[in-house]
Amino acid sequence: MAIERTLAIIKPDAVGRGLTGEILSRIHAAKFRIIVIKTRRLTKREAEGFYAVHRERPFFAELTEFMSTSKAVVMVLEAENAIAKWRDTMGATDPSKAASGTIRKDLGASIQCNCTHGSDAPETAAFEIGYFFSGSELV
Ligand code: 3AN
Repeated sequence: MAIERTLAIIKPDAVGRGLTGEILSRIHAAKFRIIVIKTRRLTKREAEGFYAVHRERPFFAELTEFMSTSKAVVMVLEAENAIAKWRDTMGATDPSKAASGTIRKDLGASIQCNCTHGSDAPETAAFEIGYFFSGSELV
């Protein structure tokens, strides 16, 4: 299996509920390496650019509003098979359908306020990592 990198976000709902430490400890327990990490409040425009693939979806306005309401924690995770592994650690988008022991099942409040984001494919990971971090931050 190849070493991969993925973009992870602890979303504003989870940061606001004081869950950053809990989520970071799950990241460490799953043996991801955190390459770079920062706290950012996204502007509405940045959230719209980040979620541009969803612009036709009915929840786009609500999602980008929510993602720009307050601070998020944005990071790059590295591991073998990191993209799938982080999505497994997060669980399904809808917390009520997520497997037990996953972040979204244990901590998610709703399909929107589901605590975390993770890239869904290598091309998406490349775009999303580049959206938030420059080359010198990724060495
Ligand atoms: P995932 O984050 O699991 O890859 P996506 O890419 O389908 O899920 O959706 C991106 C984000 O949009 C989700 N994390 C969630 O916050 C939000 N979202 C997805 N589906 C809905 C929905 N039906 N209603 C409101 N928000 C949604």
